[in-house]
Amino acid sequence: MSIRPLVILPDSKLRLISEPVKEITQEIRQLAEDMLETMYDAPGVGLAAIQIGVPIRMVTMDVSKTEDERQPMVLINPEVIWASEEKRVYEEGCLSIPEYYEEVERPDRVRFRYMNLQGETLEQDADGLMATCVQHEIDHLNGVLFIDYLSKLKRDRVMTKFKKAAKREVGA
Ligand code: K1U
Ligand code: ZN
Repeated sequence: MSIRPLVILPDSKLRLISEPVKEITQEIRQLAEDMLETMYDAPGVGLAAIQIGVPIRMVTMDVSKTEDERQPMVLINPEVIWASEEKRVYEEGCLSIPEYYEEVERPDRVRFRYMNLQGETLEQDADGLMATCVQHEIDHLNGVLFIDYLSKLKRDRVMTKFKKAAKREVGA
């Protein structure tokens, strides 16, 4: 297992549309382990494969409350198959946009379908943090970031900040 470097804004990889996983191979199982280790180390409650530079439709998540009761999930080719009319506002963060948090409105409850590492297709209902997180992660698979839901003014501000930081890194 290894902790992989995170892809950070404004890296254009974050705008890629990830490809479906066709077969669950040893490479996919290894990637899932690395994603979980990278997510727990960050720390985060979710991670999409593109956030470590791999453009495939795979997500890890763990929204459990305590470290002693970890509930790791690996979602392959996840999709939302139902979303409630009711919305909820949650303060979101993103491991690819470090230390920036803003309120985002999304459907309050969703049902999603995914394949697990055993190749079984499962459906799950989610509310609360899990509903927010799975929508945020599926957005990553489609090249969408939570800042896309903010006003142009806020989005431009955060883009400018991260572009400047990236320039400083190149110069350093
Ligand atoms: O995809 C990501 O960038 C991970 C992101 C997921 C997420 C968090 C909050 C709302 C929606 C989606 C994170 O995990 S950011 C870090 C974070 O929120 C957190 C970290 C440790 C404990 C609890 C939350
Ligand atoms: Zn994110």
